[in-house]
Amino acid sequence: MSAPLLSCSRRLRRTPFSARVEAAGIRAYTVYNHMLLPTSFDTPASDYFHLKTHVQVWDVACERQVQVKGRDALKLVQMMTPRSLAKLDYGRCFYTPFVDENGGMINDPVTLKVDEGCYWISIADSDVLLLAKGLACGAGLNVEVCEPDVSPLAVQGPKADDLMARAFGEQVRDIGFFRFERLAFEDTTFVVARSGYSKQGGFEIYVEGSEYAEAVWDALFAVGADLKVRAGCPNSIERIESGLLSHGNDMTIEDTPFECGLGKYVHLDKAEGCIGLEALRRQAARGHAREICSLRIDGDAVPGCTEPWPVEVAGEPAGYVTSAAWSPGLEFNVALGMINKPHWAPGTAVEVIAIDGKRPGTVVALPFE
Ligand code: THG
Repeated sequence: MSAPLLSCSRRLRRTPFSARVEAAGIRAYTVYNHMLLPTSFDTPASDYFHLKTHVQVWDVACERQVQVKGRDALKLVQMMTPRSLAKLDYGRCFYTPFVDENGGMINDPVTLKVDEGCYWISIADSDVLLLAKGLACGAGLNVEVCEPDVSPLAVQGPKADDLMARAFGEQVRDIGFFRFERLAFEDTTFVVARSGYSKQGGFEIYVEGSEYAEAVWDALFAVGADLKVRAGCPNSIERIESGLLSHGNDMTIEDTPFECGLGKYVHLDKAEGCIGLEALRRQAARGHAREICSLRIDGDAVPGCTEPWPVEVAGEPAGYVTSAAWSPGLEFNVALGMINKPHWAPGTAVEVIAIDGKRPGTVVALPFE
């Protein structure tokens, strides 16, 4: 069966790197924040082993920035997240669950303080721009909310430090995890952070000004041939193995940060002003009855998980799988799923009703081995 084509239009935005991505032999895209996101350049096994061995350059421009600027900027950002932003100083990146008034997960962006009174919210796939504008209007805040011309380019893999040191200078090696520096490129500077949607290590360059995008891409490839640099993309196998969550897949507005294993980012006493705080306090007092877990699924390679797969224990509902992939490194299927409390302990044997049939599985504690 050949895959259906994706019809592009202005509504489905290209990125400033799309021409380079296409020249590099892109095989498949998905849509994220109304924008193209590459998902495959070679076979799943080749993309996966290359990422874990060498270094890849990823067009993650679809991680759009929502810029909140002005006297009430901090107040507006704190309205959306239960993580206290009191310690979010210039140069830091915070992983921040965003919640609605029920404590439901709106998004799970990385938030950066890029200037006094100016924040970039590096969003997952939901329309945070509209939420921020609505809250700002409704509360009469003194802020400007926009989507600036900023497109992240990720450099991920064990050789990311070497590649970035050649392209941006040795000082990249001193950037701490989830910290950023502004580094020079041609006649400008970019925010360069040690972050990214893999556990292989690496950086994200927030390319400010689309006109620089191809030059940055080319600069990385110009110095990296012996490091075997190639175009890549967020790797679903690696991210499931690593337990990195995907909003819209593993969690939705129906789920709370506690259910998503993000309770450590909920500061019930230090996030005053967050619109979900009261609901989250009630949930914390009650306790949560299900939580995202990692799972191993037995048998041969599973198909993609495009709808929740029921999980059962002794024929009774125990939750559902939200993401699954065959790991060519581990040689079994890895998965994430929302599992009910009686069954969430690592080691619990379950049955997964995958789209192609029932398979035995096990709840596991990371890391997979
Ligand atoms: N980088 C940037 N923007 C993003 C993503 C990114 N926006 C969309 C999406 N990814 C947001 N979701 C995540 C999910 C996980 C992480 C980052 C963004 C992540 N988590 C680490 C972890 O869970 O171990 C570290 C969290 C921490 O210690 O604070 O990296 O990837 N710019």
